[in-house]
Amino acid sequence: MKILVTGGAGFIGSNFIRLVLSKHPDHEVVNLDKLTYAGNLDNLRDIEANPRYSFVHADICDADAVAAAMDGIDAIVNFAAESHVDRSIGGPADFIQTDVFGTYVLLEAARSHNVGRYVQISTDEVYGSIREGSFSEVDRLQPSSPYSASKAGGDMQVMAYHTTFGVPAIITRSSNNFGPYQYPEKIIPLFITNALENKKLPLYGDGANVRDWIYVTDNCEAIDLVLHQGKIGEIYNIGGGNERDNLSITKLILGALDKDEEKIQRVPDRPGHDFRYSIDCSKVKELGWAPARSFEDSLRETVDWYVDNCWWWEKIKSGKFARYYQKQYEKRNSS
Ligand code: NAD
Ligand code: TDX
Repeated sequence: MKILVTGGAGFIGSNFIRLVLSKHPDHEVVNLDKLTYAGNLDNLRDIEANPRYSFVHADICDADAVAAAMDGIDAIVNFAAESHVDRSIGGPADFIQTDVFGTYVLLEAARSHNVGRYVQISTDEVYGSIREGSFSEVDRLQPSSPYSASKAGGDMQVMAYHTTFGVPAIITRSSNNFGPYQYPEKIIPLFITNALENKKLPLYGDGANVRDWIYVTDNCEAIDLVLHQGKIGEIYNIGGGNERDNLSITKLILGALDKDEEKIQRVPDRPGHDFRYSIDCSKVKELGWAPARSFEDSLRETVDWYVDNCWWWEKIKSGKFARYYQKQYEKRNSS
């Protein structure tokens, strides 16, 4: 199988490419990525010389560039997105462009090249917040942020292309991922690296908001299963079953690094902050998937990875990210 992976230079996409190349010796991967601030070819250093891997530097919104990459492609897996909620609050335009329009461009390519499978990587955030219980795949979409609204818009186009044009599409909606190569703007890598740099850990509001955490390779295994065995036209929730509030996560990170809790800095809450995400994953479990990793062990390993791989995150934090982060930090503390 020859797979076009879009957004493969990001966090989950790069882990997915690594998994596919090692698990399926007969598969080829073409990675098409725009290399935004979040795209980083360092994430793929260990596989860039693999003869079954190739890279195309392009934007998914560019229909000609996407068409040029479609030669011999059997399946598309779309990870490409603007993915950070806080950035979507600061400026939604890029989110709507990539997450909605870019998805449409890929669906058109899937349609005109008659691909065998199109997998859209979506998120549990499209369902919105839930105080009690868990969302299943048939629940209505009630996104709260420009990010989740854009992802929901992409999902709607995917289902419409399946219904109207017969595009063989599947959607996965996963919970919060963590692990190696996650850009240090998301809470876990941001807090680990801040602690390592002896900086404060900016905890939003009272720290009681709950996320369901999944180790990235568990999500990638589920995506791989859905790609090969999922039912066309279906949506699959993929969650780790590890619901934790943000304060608990923060304390676990500080504990793993032997740092004291004075590092925690309460900062004003994120506007529109969803209180809790929770999804029912029985459907993907019926396909034969279950998370393989324990949360506490994976978190400790993740902390160790950032400790051992300063080369990876230090250059990110000393460049563009540092300027963005400093601006956000000053804004929050002056409001
Ligand atoms: P990421 O921000 O680390 O990576 C996104 C990648 O997409 C980057 O390599 C970037 O360069 C690329 N990209 C962005 N715009 C592009 C464009 N117009 N054309 C081509 N490439 C473009 O994101 P991630 O955390 O790896 O998330 C991957 C996908 O999974 C996203 O669709 C996201 O919505 C979804 N998701 C993420 C999580 C999570 O916890 N990280 C959870 C659920 C779903
Ligand atoms: O500095 C911070 N302080 C803080 O308290 C940051 C960055 C986050 N938080 C809180 C906000 C959330 O309750 O931590 C929680 C997690 O925040 P993020 O890491 O920004 O993730 P979240 O907003 O939950 O979205 C993530 O999971 C779903 C990904 O960024 C999305 O791409 C994915 O769809």
